[in-house]
Amino acid sequence: MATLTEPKSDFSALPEMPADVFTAPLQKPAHLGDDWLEPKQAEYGPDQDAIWDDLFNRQMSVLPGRAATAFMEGTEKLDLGRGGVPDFGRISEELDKLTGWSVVPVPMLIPDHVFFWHLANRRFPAGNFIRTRETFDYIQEPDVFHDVFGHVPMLTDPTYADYMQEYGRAGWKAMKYNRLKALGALYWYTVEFGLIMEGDDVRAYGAGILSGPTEVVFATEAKSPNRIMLNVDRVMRTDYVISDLQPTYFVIESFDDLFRQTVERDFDRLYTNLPPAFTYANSAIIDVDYVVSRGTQEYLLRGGRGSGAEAV
Ligand code: HBI
Ligand code: FE
Repeated sequence: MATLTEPKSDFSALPEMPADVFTAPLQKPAHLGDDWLEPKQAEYGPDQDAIWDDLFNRQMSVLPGRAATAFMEGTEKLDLGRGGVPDFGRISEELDKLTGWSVVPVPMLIPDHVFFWHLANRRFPAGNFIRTRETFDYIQEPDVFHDVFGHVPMLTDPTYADYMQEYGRAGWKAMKYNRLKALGALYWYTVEFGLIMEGDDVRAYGAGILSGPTEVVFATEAKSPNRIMLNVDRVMRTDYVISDLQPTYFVIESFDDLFRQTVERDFDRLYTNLPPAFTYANSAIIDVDYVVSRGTQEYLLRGGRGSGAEAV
């Protein structure tokens, strides 16, 4: 059966996915090759550079004391606040010296196997467009601010950088077992919405938290959400929604711990034993959880996004 063949461990060439492997039906713009990379980064006008600067300054007013130290140091190492949308060539040069990663422009969401292939080769695909003033506070598609401000600073951390590459390498296997939802949950609760212990504090390292103003405070300080120590198996069985603040955040001890939990898990066994449709509700606390703080869920019980509920 095609879906259970060992995925290639040679990541030098873009893999062909067997016809029975599901991937989102995305229409490739005609000017792009099979790697989905834009020939060059977009040129941004003064209004767009000003949008970057305003977003940057707004985040920097809430992040100190709430964002992971590695993230704050990353923004400085890459000088992301020098003004205007950063040049991918310049930050790639800096990143290359630090961890061997680069940032490459893509037009939009790209197919899963292509996304994984870039990560497996230490290339981070970043959106080539920036949100408008109308969509300043909240967008669902990843733009250059979410991708470069949210994700790229963490790639200056050597252990985190290795974790992202391992995630890319793990992607094809998940696709071939048709368990991408499970691996996607790991990405969601670490790379996008992860928290880390620093002393007695929880700090945010997930890009989805760090690139917006509300969730930074909600994730680290509010009484609504649950905060649970990360367990890779448990997280991969957990549902997630992309349209509102999270009912639950998962907390890591260190990036070393995250890396080890991921590379040591035998994903073949996990996928073989994982029923295809089973998930824990994203607000559930289960018996094996090591709970850092049990949330009230007040925000979501009052209606969540659009209801006027306060993010407390
Ligand atoms: N494409 N541009 C882009 N950015 C992503 O974060 C992304 C993607 N394609 C697929 C994808 N993410 C998912 O496969 C993973 O997040 C699971
Ligand atoms: Fe993201």
